[in-house]
Amino acid sequence: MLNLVLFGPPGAGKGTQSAKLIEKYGLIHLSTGDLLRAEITAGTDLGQEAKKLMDQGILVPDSVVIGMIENKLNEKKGAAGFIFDGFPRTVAQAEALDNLLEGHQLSIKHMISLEVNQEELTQRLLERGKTSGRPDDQNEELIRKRVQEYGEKTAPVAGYYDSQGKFQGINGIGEIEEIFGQIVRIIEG
Ligand code: B4P
Repeated sequence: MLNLVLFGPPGAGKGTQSAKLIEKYGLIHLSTGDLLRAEITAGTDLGQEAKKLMDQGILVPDSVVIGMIENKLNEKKGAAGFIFDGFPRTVAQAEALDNLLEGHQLSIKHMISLEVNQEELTQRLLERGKTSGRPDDQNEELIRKRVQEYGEKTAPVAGYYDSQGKFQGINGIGEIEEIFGQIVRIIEG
């Protein structure tokens, strides 16, 4: 079973590469960003609380996203594998994910980190903001806040996986197909 974590700052291309990986390997996609946006669209209490934080570029509480992932893992027993996109974003989330997977006799095979500089991230997200309708993509200050949250709370997650020998960093700048090729080489080792 192939379980992957796709890691990187906002706009690094996690969602873009996830779509290609799902097509190639038939994995179940678990994106906490997408799950939260679905809650917002459905107008749930959770969605309303999450929206206040997401619109400011701040991470939502660990307990919320861990609960969402737990529900999905229970729903999708017997899958060919999972791709975790945008999760874990804190060390507490990474520890919780290991515990949840252990409960299903599963583990993470690779944590693949897409490395992209701040200038490129800002350009990509502002570009996406023109059509995505996502409030968090539409102003530079908010994007800076998201990248800052990443540096403070999420970047340490790389060390967590590195200590397990699972961290693999790749250059996330360049042609989408070329970046995908690098990911496939890691998976097929
Ligand atoms: P997410 O939805 O996870 O969004 P993201 O980081 O913006 O996107 P991603 O890296 O997937 O970028 P994409 O491929 O689309 O998070 C949104 C918010 O939700 C967070 O700020 C937080 O508040 C909350 N949240 C989510 N998960 C959480 C968690 N676990 N804990 C707490 N809070 C959480 O690429 C971006 C753009 O670049 C696209 O337009 C794409 O076309 C373009 N692009 C991709 N690859 C490219 C390439 N190689 N060259 C040029 N452009 C490229």
